[in-house]
Amino acid sequence: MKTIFKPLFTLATASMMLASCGGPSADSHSSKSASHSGGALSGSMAEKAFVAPGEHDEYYAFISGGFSGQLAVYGLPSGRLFRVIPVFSQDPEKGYGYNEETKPMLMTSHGMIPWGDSHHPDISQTNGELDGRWVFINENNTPRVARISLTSFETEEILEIPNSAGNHSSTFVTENTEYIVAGTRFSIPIPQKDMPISEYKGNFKGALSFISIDPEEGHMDIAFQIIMPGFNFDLAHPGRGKSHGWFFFSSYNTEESNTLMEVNASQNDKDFITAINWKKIEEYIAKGAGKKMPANYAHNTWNDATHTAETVMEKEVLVINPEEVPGAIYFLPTPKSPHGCDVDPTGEYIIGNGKLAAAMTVHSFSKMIKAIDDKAFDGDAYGIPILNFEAINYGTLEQPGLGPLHTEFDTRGNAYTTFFISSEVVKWNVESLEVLDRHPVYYSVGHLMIPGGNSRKPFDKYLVAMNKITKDRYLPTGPEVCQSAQLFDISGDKLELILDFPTIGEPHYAAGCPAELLADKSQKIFKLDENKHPYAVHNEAETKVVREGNEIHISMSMIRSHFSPDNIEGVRVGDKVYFHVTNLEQDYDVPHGISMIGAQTSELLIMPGRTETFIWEPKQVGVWPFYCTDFCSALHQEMQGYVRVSAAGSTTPLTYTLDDEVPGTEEEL
Ligand code: K7E
Ligand code: CUA
Repeated sequence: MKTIFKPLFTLATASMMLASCGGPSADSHSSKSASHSGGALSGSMAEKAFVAPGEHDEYYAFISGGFSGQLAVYGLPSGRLFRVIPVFSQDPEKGYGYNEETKPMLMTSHGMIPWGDSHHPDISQTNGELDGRWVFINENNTPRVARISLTSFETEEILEIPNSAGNHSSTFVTENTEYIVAGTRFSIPIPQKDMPISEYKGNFKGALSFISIDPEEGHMDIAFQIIMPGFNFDLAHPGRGKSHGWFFFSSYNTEESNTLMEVNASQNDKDFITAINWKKIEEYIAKGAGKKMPANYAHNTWNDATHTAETVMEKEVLVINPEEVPGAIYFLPTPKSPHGCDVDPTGEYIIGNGKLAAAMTVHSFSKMIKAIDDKAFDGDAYGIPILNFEAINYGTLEQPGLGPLHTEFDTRGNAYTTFFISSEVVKWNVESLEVLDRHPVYYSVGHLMIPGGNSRKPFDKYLVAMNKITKDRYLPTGPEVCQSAQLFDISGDKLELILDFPTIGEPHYAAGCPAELLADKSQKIFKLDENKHPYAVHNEAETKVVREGNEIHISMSMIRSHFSPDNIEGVRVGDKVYFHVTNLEQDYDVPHGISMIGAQTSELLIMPGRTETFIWEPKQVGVWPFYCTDFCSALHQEMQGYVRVSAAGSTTPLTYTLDDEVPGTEEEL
């Protein structure tokens, strides 16, 4: 019997050794920020955001990466970054979009797209409250939506949206996660065709897509698309409580201009919030409304059993013209080029954040229903009734600030609105329409987030403002300055700024939830005996190397602290070598990595129980090493192997060994 050396040290030992190298600890961070601002006040601020070493945060925050295409996970109140979840962009840190298993996740009708622009995450809900099953996020540039598991913190599904361009008013879940939506920012010819841009008006259309979510598995499908007039649909929020069953979309460019938009799309005093009664549309569809239109869009799904994603090209989509669904779609006139369109926790108030308006507009859902019953219309646009402004308007908040963008709510009847131009967050009471407090932000704030903000039950202890410009807030790092989040304590009457922390990419929206919703169910390993990857190995005896013409398939395993096999000979220049690598570990927090010199891809970082594949096409003869990229044990540096590459046509036999034996021919440990 052969003995395979077992490491004496474990990961814990190794990481202790590394920690002593002396990075900044949480202690030194907090004392530094306190001494920077000085005084007792900053001391108490620091205390509020301070999470002692080894302690856990109270909340998770999922902050979109904007032009990074990803979703970052932070803790609140510490602002500590835990993880970047790759969604729409390749991530060489984790091998996402580089390994053969996840490449299909980035497939679209335009081919494989390695990057995306992610904006609005939203957590799934049951009965109007966060249920912590999934977080959804949209992609703007190549219209897509994604579903991410809040158990594995991995992207499980990406669905492309046809007939859309600039998928911005997305994702935003309904009360029971019946739907997420995808409203197009750019109107386009539907179907696409070659036509003069000057003929935009009346000919370009804007699609609002409703994506159904399977209540058990979460699978996404486009239930229907409403083909709307050629406006720019900007943001959206669902109704809730009494307004459950409705969805509200803000729009600008009701002028339908197509050039110098900053002027030409800012002419009308009022644009529209579109109110859509999706329950009524479901009834129409049940009676046969809508027609199937040919389309071509990618539907990418992760398979938990095979640890592999698959792309299906969908070929049709159900489209609905507004005239087919009378009584289901209305326009709410709203000053002026509204950006955010936000619904309060009761579902009664619909807030229009008119970017160019002097006032915040608060519409009343009850008044809207009455106006519909009373037919209080001011004409129509393309056959869609325009409700009378006075008949639906609850009131306006005059001169609250400059350039309102987004509003979130607490449970005490208050709204918090960001003002981009005047760089502030303003707290106001929705019913009394009074400003209660305001606080500067540094600088030019976009979205803000209160955990559970898009639900009936916000957790109104913290508010995160996400700022576009940071300038002097941090040490300079060349021309590119990070974007920044600022954390406020909103539990008292006044907004209290307690922490600045830098963010990844450009955070647009974020979603947050209490830690206890997710922490206990977080996945720790993938069970090896449930791994159905076609090239998975479940022990070292199963590892092997097989030649099929010019292709070589290596079924390799990794465990502390060796690969099996670790020496391979008989590979030739011109071969295409597949490394299918399984991490045999079944302990929490023991990934291994693998990298191969000359491989034109990223390393792989493989979690316990998982199989991943990369391709290596050796161009030069020689003996080439591969190694583990993640410091997995005290003997991590010993975790390596060699591949001998002979000339094309060489007769060197294909062999593979571990400790000079063929794996599986000896009894395994
Ligand atoms: Cu205001 Cu994309 Cu939600 Cu950014 S959007 S700020
Ligand atoms: Cu395995 Cu380092």
